[in-house]
Amino acid sequence: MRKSGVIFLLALLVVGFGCAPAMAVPDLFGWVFNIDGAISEADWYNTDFSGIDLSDATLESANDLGTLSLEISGVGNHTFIAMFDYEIDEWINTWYNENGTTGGTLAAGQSWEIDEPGWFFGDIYDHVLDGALDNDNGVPVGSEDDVSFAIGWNFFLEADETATISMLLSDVAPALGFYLQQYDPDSQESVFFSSTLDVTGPGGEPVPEPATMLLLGTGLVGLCAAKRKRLIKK
Ligand SMILES: [Ca+2]
Ligand SMILES: [Ca+2]
Ligand SMILES: [Ca+2]
Repeated sequence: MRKSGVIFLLALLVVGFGCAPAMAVPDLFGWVFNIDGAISEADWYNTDFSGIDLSDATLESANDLGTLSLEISGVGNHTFIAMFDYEIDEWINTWYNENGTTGGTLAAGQSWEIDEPGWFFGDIYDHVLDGALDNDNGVPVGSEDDVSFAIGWNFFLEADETATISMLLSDVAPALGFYLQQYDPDSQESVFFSSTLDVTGPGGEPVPEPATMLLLGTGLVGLCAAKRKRLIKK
């Protein structure tokens, strides 16, 4: 009884290890940044971000995932777009068996696009160069193909303000905020792309997010409207 139990356990272990799926590894095939109209790009598995001023310029070499961030300053309107073209398990099940989805709620000033990278039918690459994403998914579930994705920010900076944009590329969905998901249904592995925008003032103090400012603005407009109505009634 005891012996057969041990054999059963061993058998389970062997079956368990035998069935363990190979770790899926995403490869970053290409990337493009549009920073106020200046284009930086690389492809063919180039994960060296030379040519662009990223404060953390390397993704983890094991899986091409991690966090990248950069700072933008200067009075006026700014446009920032980052596009990434990952392949999940390309050598096992190709790069064109994948789909995209979105999750969470888009922040004020944020835009996005999921599409075929532009080799065949996708218009994402042209949109990145043009500085305006279409907020549309060209590679949804059921229309699997080569997936790439992009997130953009449009924002205004006052004098002495600095915007810090972070891009998180992970195999785990972010707990908060808007994200894009690239999914390989055969590997059942994903790459998630999310981004944050933080603005700081001259002393480094945080400036309210555009979303907060928008809400404050709406509230003030509402207060003024209510006041005016009351005045008219009198
Ligand atoms: Ca794949
Ligand atoms: Ca598109
Ligand atoms: Ca791809």
